[in-house]
Amino acid sequence: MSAAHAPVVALSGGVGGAKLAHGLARTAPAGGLVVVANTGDDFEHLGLRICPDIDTLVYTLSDTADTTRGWGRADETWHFLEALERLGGPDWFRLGDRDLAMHVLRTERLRSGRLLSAVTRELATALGIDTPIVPMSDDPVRTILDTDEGLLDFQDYFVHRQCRPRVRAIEYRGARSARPSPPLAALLAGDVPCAAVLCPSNPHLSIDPILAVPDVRAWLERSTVRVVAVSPIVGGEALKGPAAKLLRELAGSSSALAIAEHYAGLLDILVIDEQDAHLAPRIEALGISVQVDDTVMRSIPDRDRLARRVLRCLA
Ligand code: FO1
Repeated sequence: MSAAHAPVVALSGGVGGAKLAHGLARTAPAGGLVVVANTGDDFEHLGLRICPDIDTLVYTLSDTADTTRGWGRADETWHFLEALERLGGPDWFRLGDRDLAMHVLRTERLRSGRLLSAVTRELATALGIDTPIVPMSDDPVRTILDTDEGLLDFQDYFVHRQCRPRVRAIEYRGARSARPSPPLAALLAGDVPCAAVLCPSNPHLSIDPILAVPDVRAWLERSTVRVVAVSPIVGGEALKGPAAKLLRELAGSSSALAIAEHYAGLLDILVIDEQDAHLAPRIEALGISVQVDDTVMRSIPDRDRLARRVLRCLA
């Protein structure tokens, strides 16, 4: 009897990750994909629980994401924020009027005792999303950055200080005692051969917090789990965000090879951009197979094409 088909498990955070997750959701067979979201960026703001990487996935997979800003919703208005600012409230973290509904409803349901994974499923379903979007944990994990401006919470570093401080170390506070969310735990407990995709997200800020949740890394290291990553670094730079800067500050260099080294021991395959084809031999010397493709996703068809390439790697 052929092994039951386990879904492909995609780990994602940020905009790049959401783009590939979107392509995978559009091209994978029904029930063939689960997306695990980073929650290390989550924080409390104005009494609301904000879950940026979950929301980027929910908006992207429901085709309601703002593609210019890279976060929040399209067709947004800012009356709440203007009124807040006039009252002397903090406007450094911009909450749009439509986006606010997501945070208010999530916060209210969490306060009533629901788990983040259950609330996320309800909200994603309300927006017509079939693909399960699963928080890495329902327990709090917070990315804290040790910088030359002191210890910074994630959003303080990322939004308030616009990633300018120099980072010396990163802590995923709470990860050691965090439990995988129930849907993720069910996947980790499965003994059917599986496949995992490390989406082109920031390795330090989006993927490593997920790997820090106990049992996740060990699951990916299983011989029965085939792991493919798409490099978020193209030509030494990130397409968006501080991934290249953090690699330089924490690993000494930024390249698709640095990505391979960062994930050494986990990867079976690394998909790199055509601009980095010359790095393939050095990546293969690490025991990682290399696929070279155009990995820059400028359109929905680009997302579908790259997703099909990734799924073919895993077939
Ligand atoms: N990022 C910004 O750079 N500026 C903002 O004002 C901002 C507001 C915001 C509101 C809701 C939300 O879900 C995300 C928001 N982000 C903002 C993005 C967020 O900080 C990052 O997307 C993640 O934390 C890193 O991927």
